[in-house]
Formats: sequence, structure tokens, C-alpha cells
Amino acid sequence: MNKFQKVSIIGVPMDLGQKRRGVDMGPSAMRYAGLIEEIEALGFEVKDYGDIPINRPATSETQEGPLRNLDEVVKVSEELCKGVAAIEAEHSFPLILGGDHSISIGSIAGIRKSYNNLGVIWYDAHPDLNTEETSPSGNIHGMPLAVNLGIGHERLMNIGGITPKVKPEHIVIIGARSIDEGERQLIREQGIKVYTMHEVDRMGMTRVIEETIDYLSARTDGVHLSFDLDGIDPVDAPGVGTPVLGGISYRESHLALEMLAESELITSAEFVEINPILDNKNQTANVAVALVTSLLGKKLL
Ligand code: 4U7
Ligand code: MN
Ligand code: MN
Ligand code: MN
Repeated sequence: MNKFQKVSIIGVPMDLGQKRRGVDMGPSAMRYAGLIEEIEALGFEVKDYGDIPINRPATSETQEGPLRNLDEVVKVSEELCKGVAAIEAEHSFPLILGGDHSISIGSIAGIRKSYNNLGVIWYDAHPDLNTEETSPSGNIHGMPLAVNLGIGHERLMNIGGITPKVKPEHIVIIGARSIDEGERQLIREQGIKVYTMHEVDRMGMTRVIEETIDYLSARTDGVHLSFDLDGIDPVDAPGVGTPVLGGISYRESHLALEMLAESELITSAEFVEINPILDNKNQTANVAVALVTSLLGKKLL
């Protein structure tokens, strides 16, 4: 990661992409876990832009329907897109703190302005490839990867102007183990590379990451890491809204991010879906901070 001397942080305390409260506290939980001090200790200059303001409607006024809270998600995404594009312009490494995973619509919209062939690593128990038609929940946090591919609601896809943001052959999903029927079809149709838990078990994380690095470095000019904490097993990361058994361990995740750091492939990252209310003494935020330091090149010796 020594391509970057500066890391710029932006928090997005948004919980409107799903129904459970609490994920809006993710940015504070990560700051409380020592995020900034840890990054500074690695020798980076850190700039914290604070949190994007979210206008949370009273629960009785939240929008229902196949795209819950669409208006507010669009507004926040536009703000985030601007904020991230400004960080990019400073040649600083953008580190975005969620919030639920719907924030990746705005973050990728901002990052995409700097890369014509943006790669994305989607580290998650879920592929987040639903649309308004296929979503079993109406929750936008289950749709952001589809939106970034140019499949979904116009208002979400048009954020930042360019659509699609990413090509299907520039995406690698790692850790998937809860895949809806519509998502399965989309993965097949679009030929998206997925290392489900089956491949992670069978090949081991070392080979999964080696292949991911080879695959993406050959075809992209920048790679965004979208890290959903529910990619990790709930034993190691209990503070998430949609936990799924049988996930990636804390150790394997460390290894993955250390290998990515060595490769210098990653040019931006987000850590999402931490829900401190469901957590055990801030364990999940502590895990996330430790993983950020691995990604930024922290070594044991
Ligand atoms: B997350 C789900 F149906 N697929 O669309 C949906 F299982 O950002 C879950 O990965 C989505 O945490 C999870 O609602 C979104 C469901
Ligand atoms: Mn997700
Ligand atoms: Mn998930
Ligand atoms: Mn989730």
C-alpha cells in the first residue's frame, strides 16, 4: 500500500438500506476501536472527514415497498459520491465506513470517476445482486452490486453520472454462502467470478487470493475492496444484521488482506454492516480495525 501516503476517512452512518437499527453506529464503533490511531501508527497521514449527515425519517414515515427508503438512499449516495471523488482528487486512499452495504452505490460512483476499468472485490456472505424484482426483502443493501453492474433502479444507477460503474469480468466475490435464486441467475448470465465458501474451503484462502490478484491485475486499473463484515463467520464477527453460519475465519481474513497489501492492488476500501447493538463488546469493530491495518500493510515483524 506504499503507493499512498495519505488515508482519508469518511463515515456513512446509514441504516436505511435495511430494516434493523444499529448499523448507523458502525463508523463510531470503528473510530472508538482506535481506527485513526492505528492507521497513523503505520506512518500514514490520516484525514477524517467525519460523517455524512443522514436525515432519518421517523419510523412511521420510512418508505416501504420494493425499494425501501429509496429517496433518502439516493440523497446520501449522491453526497457520498461527491465526498469520495474529492478524496480521490487529493491522491489519498479513500476508506469509507458503513453503514449498511447500500453505501457502496455512492462510494463506487465516486471512485469510478478515477478509474476506467475499476475492479471490485466483494467480500461478503451475500452477493448483493438483487433487483427490485428479485429481492425477497425490498432492502437496498441486498442490491448494490447489481446497481454497480448497471442492473437496477435508474435513480440508483445514475448516481455519479456514469453507468454501468463496473464490468462483470472485473468483479470477484469471496465468501458467498447465502445466494438468492435471482442472484444465482445473474451470476451465471454475467459470468461473474465467485469464490463461494465451497471454493474457500477447498482451495484455501491463499490460492483464492492469489487467483484473485492475477485475475484483477490483468484487467483493471484500480481495485475497490468492499468488505461486508458478515463475510466473516459470526463466531468472529457477531455484530452484523444478517449473520450466516459457516463463514471465513478471522485468521483467513487477515491472511487475505495481508496478501492484498503485499500485492498493492487495492486502491480504495469500505468496511460495512457492523451493528454495535448486536455486537459483543465491540468485537466486530475491533476485528474491522485489525483488518484495516492488515490491508494497509501492518506486519508482525
Ligand atoms: B448484505 C438478502 F434475502 N439477499 O436481498 C436480501 F437474504 O449487504 C440479504 O450483504 C441481503 O448484508 C444482505 O435481502 C445484504 C436476503
Ligand atoms: Mn453486503
Ligand atoms: Mn452480507
Ligand atoms: Mn448484512
